[in-house]
Amino acid sequence: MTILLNTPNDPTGEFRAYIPVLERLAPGRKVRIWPDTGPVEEIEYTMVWRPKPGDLRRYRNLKAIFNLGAGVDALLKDETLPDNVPLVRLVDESLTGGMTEYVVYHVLRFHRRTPELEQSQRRSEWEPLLYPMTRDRKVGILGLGVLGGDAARKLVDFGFDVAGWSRTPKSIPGVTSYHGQDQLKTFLNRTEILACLLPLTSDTNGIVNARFLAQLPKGACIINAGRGGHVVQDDLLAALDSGHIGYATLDVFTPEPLPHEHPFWTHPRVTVTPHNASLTQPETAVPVVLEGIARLERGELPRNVVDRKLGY
Ligand code: NDP
Ligand code: OXD
Repeated sequence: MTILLNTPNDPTGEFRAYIPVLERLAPGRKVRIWPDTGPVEEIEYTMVWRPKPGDLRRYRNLKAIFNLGAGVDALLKDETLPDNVPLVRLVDESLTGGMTEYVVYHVLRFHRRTPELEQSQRRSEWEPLLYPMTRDRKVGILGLGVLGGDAARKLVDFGFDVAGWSRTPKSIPGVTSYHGQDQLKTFLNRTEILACLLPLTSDTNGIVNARFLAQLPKGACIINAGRGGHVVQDDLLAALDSGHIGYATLDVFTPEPLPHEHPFWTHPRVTVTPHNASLTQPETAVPVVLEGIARLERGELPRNVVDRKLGY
């Protein structure tokens, strides 16, 4: 009945903060912290964020792997990942709420032309800029899942003209749904501010490339909080430099951390954030994991088990 917290890379102490919450909310469970695993056959559940490749196959009595994030792309790269136990991605209110804050904040920033106002200020120029009503501003969300769906709903509340693109059609009040490769061009052609909240899979890798960017209207702004692998960085730089893309806000990169000499850091029309669009908070994530464990112990599957064939 042991739970292993398996988060080898924790420079900010984000994951150490799980221990007191686990001790409080799961008092009857034995909790181990990697690398102090104790006898590996006692580990039945593991909470992971970027575990060492090859490590998870050591726990032969594992009943579930709970990822402490929504994206499982890094985990699925490990060919030794046990394939006989459910892999569960995190869906919880702090991760969803944090991402919606990020997307809404950066959409509003572009909508209200804040980067241009900041540039005017640096020149000491009093330059009131016009902006349309939200109902005349077309926002597009790539990926209308848990995170994209929530951000889309909140943007509708602001009155934006919101559309989303996903693999299968969606029905979200006020949001125009596009799906599949055939409808991508129509979706892009109408999108002035685009936010990417796709998972990184073999189908979505490099999706934001020169051809994709050319289908956005001139001056469109981009927010990428999905994964760095979605964006072909040189294609985005070329589109920014030609003026076809107005501004970009980027939270995720390949590789991370973004190398010190990378041109995104100093580009006048790029905002870089260090993969912290949204954070997993133990107070909300631990109850979700414990509910998953309770379901397994009742003979049910946890919610949000990853479809390994789809890759998300
Ligand atoms: P979900 O699985 O709930 O949603 C994924 C969405 O992407 C679904 O709408 C899905 O379509 C769509 N999708 C997947 N593949 C394709 C495809 N080939 N073509 C079109 N649409 C596709 O994931 P979440 O919303 O929970 O998370 C999304 C991603 O956000 C994570 O995988 C992670 O990479 C990133 N993330 C980043 C964070 C950060 O701090 N920067 C924090 C948390 C997550 P359908 O619904 O039809 O299946
Ligand atoms: C996630 C992330 O996938 O934080 O949850 O990137």
